[in-house]
Amino acid sequence: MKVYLDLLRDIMAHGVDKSDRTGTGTRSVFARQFRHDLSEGFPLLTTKKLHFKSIANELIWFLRGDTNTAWLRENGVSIWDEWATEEGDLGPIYGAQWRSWPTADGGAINQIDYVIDCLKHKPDSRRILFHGWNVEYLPDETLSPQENVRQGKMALPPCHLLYQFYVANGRLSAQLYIRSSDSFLGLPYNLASLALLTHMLCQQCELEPGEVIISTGDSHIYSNHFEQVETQLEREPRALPTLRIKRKPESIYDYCFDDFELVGYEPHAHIAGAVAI
Ligand code: UFP
Repeated sequence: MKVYLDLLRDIMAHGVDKSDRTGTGTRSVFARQFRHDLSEGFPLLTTKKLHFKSIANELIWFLRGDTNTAWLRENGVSIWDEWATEEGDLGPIYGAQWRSWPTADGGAINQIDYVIDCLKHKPDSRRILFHGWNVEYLPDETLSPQENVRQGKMALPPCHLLYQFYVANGRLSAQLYIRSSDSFLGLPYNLASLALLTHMLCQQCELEPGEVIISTGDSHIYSNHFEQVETQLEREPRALPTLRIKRKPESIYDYCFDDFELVGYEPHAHIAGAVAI
């Protein structure tokens, strides 16, 4: 994933040192984009080992429309625990907006159904997208995540916001806009998740995987990740794995982790880094 390593180099070389909400400090650039052709392999970083199970289960959890950590915990994923209430609630975050964006008349819109319908019946549409930034439910920054949840707001505002899809020559491409991108920890997850979602949509809609494109707003590296980034940049990228989906589930909502097999994932060792909260 040279494009990813180039982005890290770009931020280190050209970034501005800025303060941030978490008090950690970041080096940051604004507005970057990179792309990867899925025919060249599944974009799971090889310069450090990533936990694909967390990435896949989080995506399955989003697609369930679930916003409680109970299911994630049952499936060995702890990445959302810090932000949840004691009951595991996170408020109307990603899954709620994707599957049931609330409407003024008390109904809900399933944005994922809309995308699937477009891909199957009007793949040339220029409106094939879904969005997470529902301003009515954004948290009040002066309150804790848990207090926001108790008031019916999101624990965290979405980072990966806008997913748009494009079909040409039977190939499906996807572009994701990330407003705020923790380039060492978050971005590799977001990229793999986008690629996995694209593969699932391809299987459901009988399309071939095209490109994944990531566009980032505030593209930063936390100051306590600089050393880890240096280590990563010294490593030689290895061949990308390929993704095999073992069966075709009934719908986009019926995948489970065991449906996926990564073939040939032989990354360098994991590099630990603290999550800024
Ligand atoms: N972040 C990501 N990707 C994600 C996610 C969070 O990079 O999918 F959920 C990072 C970006 C930023 C922090 O460093 O989490 C969110 O903080 P803020 O809301 O202040 O931008």
